[in-house]
Amino acid sequence: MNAKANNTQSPAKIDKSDFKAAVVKHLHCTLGTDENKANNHAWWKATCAAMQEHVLEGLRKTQKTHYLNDTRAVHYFSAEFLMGRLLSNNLQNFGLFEVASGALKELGVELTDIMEQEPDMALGNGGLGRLAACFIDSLATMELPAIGYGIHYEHGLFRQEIKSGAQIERPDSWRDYGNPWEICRPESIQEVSLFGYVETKYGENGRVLKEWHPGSIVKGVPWDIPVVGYEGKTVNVLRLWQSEASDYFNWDVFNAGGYVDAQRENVQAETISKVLYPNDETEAGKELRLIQQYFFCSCSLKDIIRRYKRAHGDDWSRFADQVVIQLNDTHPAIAIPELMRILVDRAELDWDQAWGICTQVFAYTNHTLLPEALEKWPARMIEKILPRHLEIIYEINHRFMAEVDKKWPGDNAMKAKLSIIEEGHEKMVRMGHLSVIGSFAVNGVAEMHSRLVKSSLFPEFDELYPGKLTNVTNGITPRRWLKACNPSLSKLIDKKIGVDWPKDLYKLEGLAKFASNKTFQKQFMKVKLENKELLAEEIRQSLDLEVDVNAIFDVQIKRLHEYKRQHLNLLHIMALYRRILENPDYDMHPRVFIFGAKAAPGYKLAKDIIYAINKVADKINNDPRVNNKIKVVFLPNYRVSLAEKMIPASDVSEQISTAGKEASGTGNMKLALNGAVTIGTLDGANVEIAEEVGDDNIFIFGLTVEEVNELKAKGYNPLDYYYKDPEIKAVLDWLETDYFTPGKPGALVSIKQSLLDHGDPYMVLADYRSYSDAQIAVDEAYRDKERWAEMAIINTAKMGKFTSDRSIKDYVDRIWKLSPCKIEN
Ligand code: 7GP
Repeated sequence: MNAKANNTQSPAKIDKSDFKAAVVKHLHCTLGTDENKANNHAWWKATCAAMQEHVLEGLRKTQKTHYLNDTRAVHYFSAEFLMGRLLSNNLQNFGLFEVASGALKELGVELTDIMEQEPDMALGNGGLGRLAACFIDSLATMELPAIGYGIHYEHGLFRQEIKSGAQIERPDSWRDYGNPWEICRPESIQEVSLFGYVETKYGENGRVLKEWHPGSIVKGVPWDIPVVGYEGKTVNVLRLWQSEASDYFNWDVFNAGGYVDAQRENVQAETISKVLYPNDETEAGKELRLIQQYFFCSCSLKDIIRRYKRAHGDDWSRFADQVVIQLNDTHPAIAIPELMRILVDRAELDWDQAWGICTQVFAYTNHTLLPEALEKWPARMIEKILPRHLEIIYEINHRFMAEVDKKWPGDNAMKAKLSIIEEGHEKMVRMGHLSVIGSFAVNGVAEMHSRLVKSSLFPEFDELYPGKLTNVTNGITPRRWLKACNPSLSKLIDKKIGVDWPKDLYKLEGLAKFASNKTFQKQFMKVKLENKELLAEEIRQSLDLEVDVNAIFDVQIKRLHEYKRQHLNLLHIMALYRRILENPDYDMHPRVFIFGAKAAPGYKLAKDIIYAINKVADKINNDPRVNNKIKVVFLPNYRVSLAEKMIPASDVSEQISTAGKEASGTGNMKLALNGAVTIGTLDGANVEIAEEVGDDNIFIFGLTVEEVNELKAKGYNPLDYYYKDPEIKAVLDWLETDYFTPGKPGALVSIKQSLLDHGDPYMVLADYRSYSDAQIAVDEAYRDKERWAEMAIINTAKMGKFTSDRSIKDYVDRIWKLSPCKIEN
């Protein structure tokens, strides 16, 4: 065995033989197998273990340096981190991908094959969770002291199967055979209290003291996932909490006098971190979810305070200098009253002093305007689970109401509107209001969204706290979303403009001058074609379906939601089919419409839309009259690792939400970065993408936010469009027949009903014709090969703004006020 494989030399010095020796060592010593017996899974684990040596060494150095320098750090609180796979990412970031690939080849193993063994870490639903993952990648890359805090779900987002066209949910078991990256830290276990009651006592000089006697105590066990920055200098950590029953089941309430009811309220400790709630953009209002939120916030705050006290003892005066906490939506908003509780009840600070600290520590990001996604908890539920926190929330609100009265004297309507408590037949706690009041900064996630947060969601808060509401446009990490997922394009770019772009994405601008260069166009489109061939193979494997790689690959990948309007795409596909049936010579470039989407298990219409896409696909794909002009592909179980295969192969990116509904979108950025041209509405970050690439390199259609509002105000009637536009009528009526669902007439009718009987809440019909026209323009543009290549190149070249490094820089400059901390090798 190569002696060097045992030590922790700098990854930059690792060569093929070192890596080979390390992998073999781990096959033998960690996995107890050998080169002849090992299957791909064992090779994968051994390779991860070989990498993890360097990862952990980087982590150790980083933590030591941060400790010695007593650095200010950001703590990213998020109920979701959608990490995907880590092997290729860690190899890339350490610059060891080629080394590992070569080493494994000599051992007779393909790195890309063994990478397929890694289960996705799918601890998130969609955009919000993936954003958190991109952000921690950027934080490490930019050498910023940061910790991600979240929940160690035993089951991540469900695995989607499609049976006879319908979505079936299966449990996701990402750790069934062990996860090679995570490290359990029993030395940092925390305890979390739940239920019980509050006792009021009187201390010295009449000070009111509150003592919470919990009904139940659970343990939070931290699991650390190292987060390797690009070029492997800083290795930060993602700390995820797993719940367990407490050793000494402290039945404080029970002991205090036999409050038998409290025992019944006890949740099984282990269920808290059992499963990720699979709802994107809706709030279930479930008790267990509130407990999940409190559980991870409480563990994380105690962890932060433990670390702070190690350096500063009981001196709280510097807490806000050292600690900033970013709340990823309102899911962790309960951290605000929790910190107040710790400061007031435990540390015995004055209320004002405690509140002063809180409001310098927390900042809040809003990710949606959809009313159903704005969290509200029944006050009674909070009272039952967190009795002391409800008291604190009332006190925060009481003082806030006084502020409102100062600004708008005697205006009770204003008070009712801004109150944290929504009065009604059931009192509700508005977590958004709590977050705005308890934070020093509030941001939306794209220019337009932030404007709407100010003008329609929180206008009075904007008046009350001028400057608190701001914007930070989202971004994506180019390490995963170009360098790792699209190696051929990355190499082409390296050759053209050098290798610095993954760390400085504005460098891509250097490609723009080659956009009309015929040779470069050919090279760029050759890469695209190769990527399409790879995806075609994936489609063959997954669905036993042949697609033509010379067709336009038109891709819509995102959660299934009415506002994202997958059904608009579907209606248009049906219309094209109809046009071909009516006129076999209908002139269009062949197109493959590719979907990937999971629906929340309880979202009936979303599931119906998935079913309809699959049924329409069955029919069209098997109809010889279509003559391969259209294929429809629904790839099951859309997830990060599948996105990594679909995005590099896309020609057209569908970003077709109703204007004003998509806060930002980030898939739009990933697709454009990989040279897909967007067909989209003026919504979310599409607006900023259009600004960057220019109107000639994007297909914008549909109503603007203002037009949507005007139409709504004047009274939108979808029937007008149904009767006026024969194609719309024909397609909707088609849904009612059994044409796509032989023997089952009406199986697709819910879509028609939602559009005609239920008022078409997302104005699909209002935008239909303009969408169809934009699609004709896409078709024409694609036929001009050179023009299309130029557009695709410009899209890649102009994506500099959308690196998550830029987002993080904006957070650092405007909100976090952090400095990088160099880690010496
Ligand atoms: C999403 C937004 O829908 C998307 O537009 C945005 O790009 C993304 O967050 C990241 O900011 N929201 C969610 O994923 C979500 O669950 C509910 O929002 C709070």
